[in-house]
Amino acid sequence: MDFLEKTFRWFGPDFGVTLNDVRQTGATGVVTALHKVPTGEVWSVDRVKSTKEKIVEAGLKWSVVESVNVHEEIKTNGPECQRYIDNYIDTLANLAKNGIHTVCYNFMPVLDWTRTDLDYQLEDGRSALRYDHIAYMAFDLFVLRRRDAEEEYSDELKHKAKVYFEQLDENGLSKLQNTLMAGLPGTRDVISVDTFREQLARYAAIDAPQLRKNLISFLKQVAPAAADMGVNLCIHPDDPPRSIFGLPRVVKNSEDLHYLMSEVNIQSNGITFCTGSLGASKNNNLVDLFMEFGSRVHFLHLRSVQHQVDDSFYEANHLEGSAPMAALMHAIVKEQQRRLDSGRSDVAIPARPDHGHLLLDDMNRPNSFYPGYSTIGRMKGLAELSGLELGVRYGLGF
Ligand code: DNO
Repeated sequence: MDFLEKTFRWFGPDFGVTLNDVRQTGATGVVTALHKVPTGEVWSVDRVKSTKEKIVEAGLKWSVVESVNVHEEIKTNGPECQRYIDNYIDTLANLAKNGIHTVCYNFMPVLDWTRTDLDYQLEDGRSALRYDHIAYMAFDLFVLRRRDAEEEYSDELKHKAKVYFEQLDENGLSKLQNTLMAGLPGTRDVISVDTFREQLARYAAIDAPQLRKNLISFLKQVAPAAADMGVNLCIHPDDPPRSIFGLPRVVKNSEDLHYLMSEVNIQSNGITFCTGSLGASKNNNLVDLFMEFGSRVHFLHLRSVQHQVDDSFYEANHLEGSAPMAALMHAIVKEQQRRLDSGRSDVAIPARPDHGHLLLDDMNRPNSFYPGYSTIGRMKGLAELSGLELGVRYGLGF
């Protein structure tokens, strides 16, 4: 029946979720990566194969790689750029040899997704992830003391950030720092403020147009090679979709996506449609975006954020918050219909419930999970989204 392919992200055995747990959630596909291979190194056929075997033995499929990370040399177009692009293509080839054909990545400089609070208490005791723009600014202005920060914010917001900073105790400050300076997904690394400053310095001369150029020149080589191997690349939007710490961000909105899709106009150059990341900007209309770019979407991240004052947000239940999930699901199923009608084979778009609250029994082992990647919270999201899909399909007679 070509339903969406239900997937669940899995960071490996060290993060509180087993493959059998994944199976019990009702997902059929796994989303994972070789998290222990340093960014930029080629993933060997054998290492890919052994991870794949574990997944298959558990009765599941390795549906999507999230992510093959892009080395900073590529993002900055540094002297080693070409070598890392060649390695990237070799990794894609080794994935294709193992029958894995969907690869997610992002092009966010230095940091991946950014939050300020990993334990935001909801009324009934569940905990969610939150981005508080004032807390972020307090760190930028008073801990990092970034040179241009002062000019970037209004006096009113700076005042709020100062008040916020002054009421932080030592524990609160170190929590905020560790949260903002978190390393790559699937690791527990945290980078020091000094290392972060050095990494920021590499971007001093790279503005958004330059970063865009670097992304396009990466894609001009990698996407055609991927197409030859039958691999679909899908870029993950910036989270949050705005510049942070003065770093340029180029995958934030319709204009960015339009540029990316048209400059390298082949199907293997696609999108991870993350409703939570794109939806964190009040200026993004998620349904319009999906209608515009749906045919290039190879992977869906479904989650909803609740907008708050000052551009802050927290992660809401999957069917609540600010994302119009029912309207989105309607647009997604329509896209599936179109794909089927035009003879495309990729009707069962892989989708995962993105993030989840910490609730019920998972609260007894909060530190085992990668933040946002609990078992029960995500399973609840998967169940709700699956029900929504079923209802929408019934309504559309599909
Ligand atoms: C957060 C995720 C991101 C995403 C990468 C994709 O939960 O959506 O970390 O995996 O940015 O490369």
